Amino acid sequence: MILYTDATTPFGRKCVIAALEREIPLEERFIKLSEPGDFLDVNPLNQIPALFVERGKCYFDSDVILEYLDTLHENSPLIPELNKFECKTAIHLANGIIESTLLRTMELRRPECRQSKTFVNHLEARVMRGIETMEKKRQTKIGDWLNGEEITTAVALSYVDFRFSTEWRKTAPTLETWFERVSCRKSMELTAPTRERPIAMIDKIRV
Ligand SMILES: N[C@@H](CCC(=O)N[C@@H](CS)C(=O)NCC(=O)O)C(=O)O
Repeated sequence: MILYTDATTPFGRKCVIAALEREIPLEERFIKLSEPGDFLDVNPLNQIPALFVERGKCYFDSDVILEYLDTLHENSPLIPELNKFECKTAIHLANGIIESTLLRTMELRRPECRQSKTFVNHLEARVMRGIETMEKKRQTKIGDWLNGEEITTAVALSYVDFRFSTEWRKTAPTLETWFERVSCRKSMELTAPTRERPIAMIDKIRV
């Protein structure tokens, strides 16, 4: 099974952390979307992450991949049946924070005269409201098994740190404590967006 991804994509990172946390064997393959080649057969949208399972069986969208990974292990599910809709909504909130941070980064890479300050403000306000909502629901404790909601939340906060700002900590102390704890996990450390290479042999790593 090959996961097409790259070093910095937060949506790809979600999937790699999930595979590491559940010890699901996976080959990570970094891809340049500007030179997709045969990758377009895996994901015609030319987006990462995308999972190649076997010829004719490719899954994309990080949430679909998480659900698929749940069919490959017998430990605590990434998407638990109990409170499933709360879990999926929290994942969607974290996805929205990631997407807004990504769009903000892309907007700020345009020539300055073409950038929309209104759009950037709108995205930044959405990120901050999202984090505020996470803060209200978070407890500092982390369990033995990170679920999909915890993984996506941690990846979103790390991505905000990486591309936008670390200021959110000033108004989200519970989330900050929780995030510091989650960030010490091997799965988080190994997938930092500053890495240069794919992880070799995911199934051999004990988190
Ligand atoms: N909803 C998708 C979003 C995937 C996505 O936006 N990936 C970005 C990288 S983080 C990408 O491929 N961007 C290139 C593009 O959209 O052209 C998911 O959760 O997997």
